[in-house]
Amino acid sequence: MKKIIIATLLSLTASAWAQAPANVEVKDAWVRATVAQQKATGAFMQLTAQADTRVVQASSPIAGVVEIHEMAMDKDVMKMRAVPALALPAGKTVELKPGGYHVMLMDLKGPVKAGDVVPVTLVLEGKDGQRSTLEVKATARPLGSSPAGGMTHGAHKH
Ligand SMILES: [Cu+2]
Repeated sequence: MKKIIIATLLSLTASAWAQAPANVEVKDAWVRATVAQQKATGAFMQLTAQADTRVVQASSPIAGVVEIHEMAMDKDVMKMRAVPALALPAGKTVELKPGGYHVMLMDLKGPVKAGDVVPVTLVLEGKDGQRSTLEVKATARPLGSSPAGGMTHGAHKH
């Protein structure tokens, strides 16, 4: 019974937001600091959408090319690939983290130092096809600060 009530509330919330720009909460946004000559890095964060939303594009002034990537085990090899969109189901927190989804910043215009604040713009698309942008400020953390450890982005060639 409780579940039905929650579902009803969620659908009410969803319809209330249908005409408004997508409302997405961002938590704990960070980018991995780079070492000299490193041309790519990843941005990570937690995203919670009020209504079904998709991240369809991303950009950042520090990078020439920005893509949404997915990382997954393929046989015994960790591989990453660009995905056309990242789904944010209503009310569910989607975590972008090392070893999973991430915003890939490529063709970097300069090094990213720990403590730098990196602006990342996400283009969101609601169920109705309406697009809006979300400005994210991601703080650079030193290389190797990942709680998961081990996975380093710089090792991946694009
Ligand atoms: Cu990547």
